[in-house]
Amino acid sequence: MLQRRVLKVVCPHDCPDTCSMAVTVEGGRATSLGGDPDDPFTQGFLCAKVNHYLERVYAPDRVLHPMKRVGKKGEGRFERVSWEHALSEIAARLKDVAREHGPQSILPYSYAGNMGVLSYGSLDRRFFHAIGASKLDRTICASAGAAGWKATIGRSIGLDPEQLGRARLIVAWGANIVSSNVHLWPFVERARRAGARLVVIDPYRSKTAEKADLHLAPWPGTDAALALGMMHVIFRDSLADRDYLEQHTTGHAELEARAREWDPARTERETGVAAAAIEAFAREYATTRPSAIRLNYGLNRHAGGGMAVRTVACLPAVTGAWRDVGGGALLSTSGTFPVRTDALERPDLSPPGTRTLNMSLLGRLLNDPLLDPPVKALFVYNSNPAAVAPEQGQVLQGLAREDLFVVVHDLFQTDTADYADYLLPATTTLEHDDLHKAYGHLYLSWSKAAIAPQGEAVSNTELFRRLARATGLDDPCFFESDEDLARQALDWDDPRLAGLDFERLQSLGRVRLSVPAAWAPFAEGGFPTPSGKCELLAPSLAASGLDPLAGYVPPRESPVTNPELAQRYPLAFISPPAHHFLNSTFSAQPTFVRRESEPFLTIHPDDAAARGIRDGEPIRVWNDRGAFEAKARVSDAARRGLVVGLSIWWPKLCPGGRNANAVTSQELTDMGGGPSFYDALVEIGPA
Ligand SMILES: Nc1nc2c(c(=O)[nH]1)N[C@H]1C(S)=C(S)[C@@H](COP(=O)(O)OP(=O)(O)OC[C@H]3O[C@@H](n4cnc5c(=O)[nH]c(N)nc54)[C@H](O)[C@@H]3O)O[C@H]1N2
Ligand SMILES: Nc1nc2c(c(=O)[nH]1)N[C@H]1C(S)=C(S)[C@@H](COP(=O)(O)OP(=O)(O)OC[C@H]3O[C@@H](n4cnc5c(=O)[nH]c(N)nc54)[C@H](O)[C@@H]3O)O[C@H]1N2
Ligand code: SF4
Ligand SMILES: [Mo]
Repeated sequence: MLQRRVLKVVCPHDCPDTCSMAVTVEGGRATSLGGDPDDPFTQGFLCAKVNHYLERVYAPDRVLHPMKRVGKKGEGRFERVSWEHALSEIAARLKDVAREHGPQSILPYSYAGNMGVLSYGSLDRRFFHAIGASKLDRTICASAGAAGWKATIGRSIGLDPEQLGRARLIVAWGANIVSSNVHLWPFVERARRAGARLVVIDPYRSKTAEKADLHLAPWPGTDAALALGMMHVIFRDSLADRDYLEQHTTGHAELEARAREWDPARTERETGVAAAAIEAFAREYATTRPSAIRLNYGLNRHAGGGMAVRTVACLPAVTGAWRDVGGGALLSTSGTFPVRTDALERPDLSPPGTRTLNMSLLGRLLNDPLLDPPVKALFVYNSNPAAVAPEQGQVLQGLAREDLFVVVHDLFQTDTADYADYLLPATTTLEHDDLHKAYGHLYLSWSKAAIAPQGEAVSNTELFRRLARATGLDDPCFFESDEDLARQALDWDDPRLAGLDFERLQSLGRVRLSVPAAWAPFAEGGFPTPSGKCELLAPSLAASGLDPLAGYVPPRESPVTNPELAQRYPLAFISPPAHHFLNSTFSAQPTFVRRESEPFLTIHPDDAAARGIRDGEPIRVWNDRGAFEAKARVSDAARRGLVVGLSIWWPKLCPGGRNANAVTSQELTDMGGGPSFYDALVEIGPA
């Protein structure tokens, strides 16, 4: 009989839930996988995507061996080579490039395809630092919101999601919980069973908005105006928590003065939300306790995305919602984990003065004739920029450059991989060890390999050990084991790890950070900001030329702010996550392609009628940056003037070979240097 074992592993995907999974292994093969029933956050179930994870592990189209390009760039034709051959060629090419153009002409490009602490950033960073490569500013997702939150609250810490069941008002703000944070949903339901109301603030009627008690649909990018309008009502009607404001905030008088300018009529004009609805919601928010705001990153992908998160993050201080367990706000819990990033990444190995390039500008960087030195080698792992980066036309044009040496490490032959000179095989979470923190809960875990690597696949850390050896690096820091790295990754003396060391974490697998069971992090202030208060007024922002007072930065592309552009491109376009995709991961897995059916664009019946577009018809979406094709879905789930293309499809699986990012922009956000994916005007017509 085959030996049968059930092991616990961790889902590595870029998702707030960081699930604990139970995998059954028989004779070295994983035969079933599900949510860990013993884990209080995972609660025994997985999402619609990772339920089918074994299809991914054993997919017939998985990349299992090192491959070398034989066709033209972009054709995606490869032949199998040995690891030895691939490594020595890559090492030689990187050396040539460094000799000819300087080491900064090498650019690593990675994001969160694997969120494991070691897989996300450890030996890879050490390697690129040591060879003097350009550094990468990893802005593509959350940097605007993170900066806005940090300016106000001080650190990525918020209400404990496990306490959400106690809330009596839950506001999902730019957060599609049902699709993107599904393990929070049972806590929402628990609260609702006890009488809580769910309010969703989203320009689109998402799956979560469909289930809400109230759905407010502001014009994209106007959330800060909505928050100021709420504050106007709250201050005007004496519903603010004066005591909390006095004791635990900076600048409340200034913020009150600013909110005075945002009466409901003006707020309605800016946001498109009816004045009466703003009045009623503001009063409900200020008078219901505990009240919890769950922000996600939907509102941070706009010109004013940093300020949007910052101003919304001021609300719980205005009403004193932080006082209650289950009250306050949550963007990310990641700052609760005491990670020693510098120990892992060793920035000290990078030569002083090394430049940093912003990943959200990849298209421009690859095509900029003035960039000195130019990017001559691009090393991609944990990311699929050909699908996910803005202004796809430029990105693909850059990747197609004959003089650009491209290496891609991935599990599948993505659009980016089609441009690779070398494509290297990566492992799944079942095949390597890693340490996991989370950004949507407070559990720390150690995930141990459950099966052997498939084919010749290697983990990210093993890849960079091999590459360091092939390059002739000899310091032991490039060859440390995953366990050694995990030991260095955390500050074990931090009180949140009380009683824990690596060996104990290994044996327990998963532990909750040592914070009180009923945790209200800022009930008595103590914000991790320079002043120790919630900084409604943050002098630190003035130093970087930003308004130090919470306020409103309008969208860049909207009929109000850019009427000239709106004449040509009257429709606002957003491309939020599809239910069965995770960014571009899973977007080629047959089960999920079937479930999402085809690239489609949701358009309001009035906007469709005005263009003679019927439901189900192929259409073209375009602006000055590019165009893509989709099928029209005529529905009032998109408010008038807005079109929605759930994402992220693989471009090569789309008609015309382009996805939503053909029309998105490389202009950056007000804070954090983030991309403004959802700040885009387009026009549409029959294909
Ligand atoms: N199924 C699934 N889960 C995912 C992902 C995925 O692709 N698929 N992606 C993962 C990643 S990388 C991240 S960063 C997280 C979070 O990913 P997010 O991109 O934050 O995704 P959502 O939580 O879906 O929230 C986005 C919601 O914000 C709305 N929105 C867009 N513009 C605005 C605006 O201006 N204002 C407001 N109020 N709302 C707006 C969108 O319509 C959408 O419903 O989720 C992760 N989870
Ligand atoms: N239009 C539009 N564009 C967007 C967004 C949007 O909402 N709309 N969302 C943005 C957001 S929030 C994000 S976070 C980015 C995401 O952008 P990316 O981080 O690039 O995410 P994915 O597209 O999922 O690509 C991750 C890749 O890593 C691979 N991978 C997984 N595990 C491993 C591993 O262990 N090792 C290696 N080497 N590779 C691995 C996967 O197979 C996959 O191809 O996209 C952004 N782009
Ligand atoms: S993608 Fe998110 S919800 Fe799905 S299994 Fe992974 S962590 Fe859990
Ligand atoms: Mo993201």
